[in-house]
Amino acid sequence: MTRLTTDDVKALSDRLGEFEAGLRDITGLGLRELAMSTVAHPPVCVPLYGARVAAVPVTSGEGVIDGFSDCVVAILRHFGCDAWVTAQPDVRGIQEAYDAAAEVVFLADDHRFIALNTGNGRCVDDDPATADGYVTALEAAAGGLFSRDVLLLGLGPVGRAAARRLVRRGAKVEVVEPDQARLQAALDIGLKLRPVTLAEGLARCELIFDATPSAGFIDAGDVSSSTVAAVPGMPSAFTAAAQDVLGARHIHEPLAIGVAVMMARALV
Ligand code: 2YG
Ligand code: MG
Repeated sequence: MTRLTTDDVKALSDRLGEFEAGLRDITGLGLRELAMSTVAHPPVCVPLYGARVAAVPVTSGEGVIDGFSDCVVAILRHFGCDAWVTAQPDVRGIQEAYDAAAEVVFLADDHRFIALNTGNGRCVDDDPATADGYVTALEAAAGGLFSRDVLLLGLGPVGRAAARRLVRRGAKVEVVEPDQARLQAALDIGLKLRPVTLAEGLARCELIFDATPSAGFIDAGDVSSSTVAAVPGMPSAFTAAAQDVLGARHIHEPLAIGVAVMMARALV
């Protein structure tokens, strides 16, 4: 799992509106609508506006990422939540959040990023939420995934969660995963995936889902005007030249879609 940098989160806090504009152009959905469409179909009214949400910095392991909790709060405020970063980190921060009647508490250590609903005790994990959000974005951008060829890169926690959702939506999933054990594990649980080489996958698939921590191995010559890439993987597999060709069809940012889906899911 990639550990975000201060630059990653600061860049997102600064260009959240720009990212959402591009997302809306390609999918017809803003962050709120995208999140809603992952929790229920047709969307139920989830009371995001005015919801009291606390982000608690966690100092364990490699410690606090400067700007991480601020970025989570920036995303939550972006769709109207009454969100704040607690003054204290760790357990004191969780206590502070409860004392201030937070409805939802966001916190992350080096291993997990979760949202806790203080009312019903629901705990939402970022990995499946991020997978859901990005598969939904790819589906909206492609006008449906049924019997479409989709190239899935990586079968880590987000990639595996995405594989299940892509198959469930009727996509024909081709997968590139160099780790044989991970590949076999996914096939053993009955996921209908077709292992391919990167070259074979790129030759056949216009729809690409990058859930890898590897950077810059897909270049401009590998993509076209009909390629759409959902890229929760940090950093992106696409070179700067490829990203220029794709423009907003390169759906990529470090936290916004994950946090939006986590929040909607925590409140449903
Ligand atoms: O509270 C803090 O500032 C730190 N304890 C946060 C540590 C987060 C580590 N995890 C990551 O950087 C990412 N895996 C978070 C999820 C990003 C993908 N959607
Ligand atoms: Mg990547």
